[in-house]
Amino acid sequence: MKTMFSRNTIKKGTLLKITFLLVICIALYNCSDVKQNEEKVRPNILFIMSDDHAYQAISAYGYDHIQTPNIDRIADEGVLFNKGFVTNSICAPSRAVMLTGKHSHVNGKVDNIHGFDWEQDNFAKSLQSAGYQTAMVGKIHMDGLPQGFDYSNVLPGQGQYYNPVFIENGERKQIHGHATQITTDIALDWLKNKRDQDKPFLMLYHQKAPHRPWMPEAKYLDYFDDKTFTPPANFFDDYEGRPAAAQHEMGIYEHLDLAYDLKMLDDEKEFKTRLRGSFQNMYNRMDDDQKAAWDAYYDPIIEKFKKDKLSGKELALWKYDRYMKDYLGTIKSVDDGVGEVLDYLKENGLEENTIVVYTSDQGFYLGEHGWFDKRFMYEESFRTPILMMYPKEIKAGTVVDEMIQNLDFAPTFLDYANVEIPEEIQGESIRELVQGNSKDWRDAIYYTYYEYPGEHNVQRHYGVRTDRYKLMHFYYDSDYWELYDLEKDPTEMNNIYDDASYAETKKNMHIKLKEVQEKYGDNDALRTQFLEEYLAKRK
Ligand code: SGN
Ligand code: CA
Repeated sequence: MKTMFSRNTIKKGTLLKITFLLVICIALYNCSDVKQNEEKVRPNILFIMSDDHAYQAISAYGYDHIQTPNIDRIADEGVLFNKGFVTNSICAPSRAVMLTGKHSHVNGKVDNIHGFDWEQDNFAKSLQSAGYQTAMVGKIHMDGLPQGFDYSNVLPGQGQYYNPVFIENGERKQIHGHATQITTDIALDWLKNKRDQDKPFLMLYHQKAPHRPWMPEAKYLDYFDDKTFTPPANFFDDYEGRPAAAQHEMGIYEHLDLAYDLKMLDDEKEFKTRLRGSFQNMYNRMDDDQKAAWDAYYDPIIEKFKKDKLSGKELALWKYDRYMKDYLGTIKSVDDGVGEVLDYLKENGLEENTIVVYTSDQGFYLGEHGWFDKRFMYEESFRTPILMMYPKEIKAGTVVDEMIQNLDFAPTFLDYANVEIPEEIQGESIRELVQGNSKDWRDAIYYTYYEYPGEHNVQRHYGVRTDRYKLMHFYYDSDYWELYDLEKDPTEMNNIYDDASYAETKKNMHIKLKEVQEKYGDNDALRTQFLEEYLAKRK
């Protein structure tokens, strides 16, 4: 028995060792398996953005100016944000906010004039070091080689619509065709042929369209010809009680240029406008076929316009209609591109595991207050379209009414990718919000705008918005406040800052403003510094 026992003991000891080793082996094997699986399940991120795309020009938002079936698919299969906002309604600053997750006064790119410091952290860099493959395609509107991207193929500055130059990993090339389709082709080429299929990817697919001067692809020049666009009710705004709005230089009637914006490119004598030369240069880029298609469409319109000799209200309405036709024509191609890319994901089994976001660098006026362009903290340019899908986590047809900002993209992407969100990031992940958890979500958002004196003459201002109210302060060569009750006055026609019945609201909104400025670390000294730098750069 003793012997048996000891033999058994030895056996047991060996067995234990073997079992132990086996467990370790299995654990190690599983670990690498888990790691591989994790690698596979980490979501891809396709971040689609266009430039100056008003939510009023997306059918998912309930407007009927244009049907955008492909962009709408993202909301149908995912989530639509009814209250998506920017923090600073202008192009490059907005891009800097998205990349860094920090307000303009923190990331330093406060206007289109200041430079962007690529050395600072951005979410693409974080994803890249976490093993993502990263690509940036299309409009970036910032100098210097984009950092955080394994591949970049971008337009210089604003870029051109026809036969544009692209910079591929630092090398300039002119490409024949229309910028919107070319950008889509480059994005698809990277997805199909250039990326490493074993790694999760991040792609920024950023269109130049529908930026000014709105030049559609030939096939969409006449797309809206059977429609006449009627402007919104406040198109003939008199700006009473709103001096900054009154001094704008972005009126459809007063400031759209007949040649540059509205394509009345006749012999020099007839339409010798201020911006005629700039448009002539863009026209001259076209090849003979492109010019022929362009002229076949516009020549009869020019002839009729000359004959009709419109003025006053009639001219204003004609300009609005032409503006809308061209602006929306460029969006048709953007929507087509979204469709092509979504189809690629679907056909290649990538749909389930890819987060797709569609947004714009800011909103845009489609005639509200008589305007085109953006910059103001009024709703149409403060708001921006945001649609997102991720079938794995987001229920189809979700609608979110909480206020989110472009500040939130960086932390959201990092959150989904399971990458730590750096302390200094000022935005918040919307991952839980999208799933219905709005507990502790913010009740106020902060806005700043700096590009003044400058094009379109929109004064420097900042402000705070809650669900119902908005308080704004215009400063520098003016000093006054505006307050709006968005529930009673959604189109912001009635500045109630001096209305005694809103005294309490005014007091509370001032407190809110102080709170958000403290939270995000903004103050007068920073504003003065950015102003002085701006004035010095403009000299
Ligand atoms: C250009 C446009 C402006 C526009 C800015 C900024 N003028 O300067 O109308 O506001 O870009 O737009 S143009 O005569 O050159 O067309 S942004 O979206 O890039 O910030
Ligand atoms: Ca823009």
